[in-house]
Amino acid sequence: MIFDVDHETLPREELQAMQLRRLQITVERCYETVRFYREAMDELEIKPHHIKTLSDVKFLPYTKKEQLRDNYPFGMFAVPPDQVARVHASSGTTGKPIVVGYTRRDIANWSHMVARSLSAAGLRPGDRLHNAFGFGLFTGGMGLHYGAEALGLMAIPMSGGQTQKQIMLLADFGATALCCTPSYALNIAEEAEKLGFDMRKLSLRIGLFGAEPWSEEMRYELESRLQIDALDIYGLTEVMGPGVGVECREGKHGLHLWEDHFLIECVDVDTGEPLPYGEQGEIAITTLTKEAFPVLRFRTRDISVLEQAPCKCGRTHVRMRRISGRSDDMLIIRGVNVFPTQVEAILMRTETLSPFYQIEVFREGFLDSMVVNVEASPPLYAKGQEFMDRVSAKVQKDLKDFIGITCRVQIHPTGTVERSMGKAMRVVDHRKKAAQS
Ligand code: DLL
Repeated sequence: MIFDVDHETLPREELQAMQLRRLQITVERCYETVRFYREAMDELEIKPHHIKTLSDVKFLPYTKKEQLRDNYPFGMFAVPPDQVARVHASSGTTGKPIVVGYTRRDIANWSHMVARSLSAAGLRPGDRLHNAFGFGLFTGGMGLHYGAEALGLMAIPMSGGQTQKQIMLLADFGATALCCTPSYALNIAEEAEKLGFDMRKLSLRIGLFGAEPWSEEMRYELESRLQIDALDIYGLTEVMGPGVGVECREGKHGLHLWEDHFLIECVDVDTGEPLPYGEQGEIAITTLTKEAFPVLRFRTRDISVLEQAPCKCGRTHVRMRRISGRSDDMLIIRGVNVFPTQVEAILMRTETLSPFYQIEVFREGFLDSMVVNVEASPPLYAKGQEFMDRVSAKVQKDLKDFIGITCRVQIHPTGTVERSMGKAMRVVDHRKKAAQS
């Protein structure tokens, strides 16, 4: 059963005709109401009436994170404040956040897209969704909450943290689905094991994980530890929040992005040139229905590949492969580009290691060096230092063979790598700290 079958399975020509109409309205709205867009378009000598086909999107200016931040707090809003029903903000760690607004219709559309996403992931009215995404300015908690209600689920707004209580409530409320970041799901699973609690005996059958990059290997880990189907949900504050796209349960290969509400491009990270389907690049998103906070060609910094091949679920919307990483998290180690998810994949293939890790990057002289800190599984730790040295040498070799980077792998006792409650901090870059001091 498809939740919004009329839209989710629209033939591509009809979908594109709808996108064009909505794009024209959005461009007009941006030009007329947001000073930033008017100036950016005037500078490129492009007017709303120049947009005659979908590919004319390439004439529009890109929008970057810094530009949104420069207009803090409400400078990018396209409606007066009395029409703004809610605000959220991005989780920037330094300086001012990016603040986004929603009209009542934006909130209704968002809830609808999350409901669609939950349904595509296999949830049905009657399911109970334990929501361990953070509630507050972060979009995760409330975004999934209202989507769950719109689909007719029992919403359990637990928020993040209090891990032992999460486990108790997961059991007592009989949750059939869990949503949170993949790293927090792993933390919950570990805590449950420590308490001698068998998560596989719960009623859980589906996990919806997102808000941070994760690997296919992490999927297997979560599926086997929690005895669930683990699916990927994507979104970002600047564009809406969670529910921009989701993996369907039938396919489990790439996320359907809801193209009736978003125009999706994949562009060259350096030149900004649009790339054809199948090529890896940065995802850029133009909103097609947002009223309060429309964005034109927002450069997400998320690296992925768009796929055109039809999906067996029958949905016609474009698919995006799981995000390999963010362009600003990409490490360049002695000339080799590497994403933390690639390191994660190798670590998780090594059975004797626990799936908790953090990468440190240093500058030694003129060269960058990388240390991978990972935990031993308790049986490995019990085998002693010599054995662990052999495992670390083997992982170092695998990282060299599969990714091409030379790095040091340090194996630590169980429980020493920081556990995540939300988005895990996978990289500590000492070069940035050195540059700032
Ligand atoms: O993380 C919204 C969200 C909440 C998505 C809950 C999914 C579930 P931000 O805090 O603005 O919003 O962070 C957005 O997180 O640009 C990606 O880099 C990353 N991200 C989000 N979902 C995924 C995913 C939310 N499924 C940023 N896979 C995005 C990989 C993801 N990265």
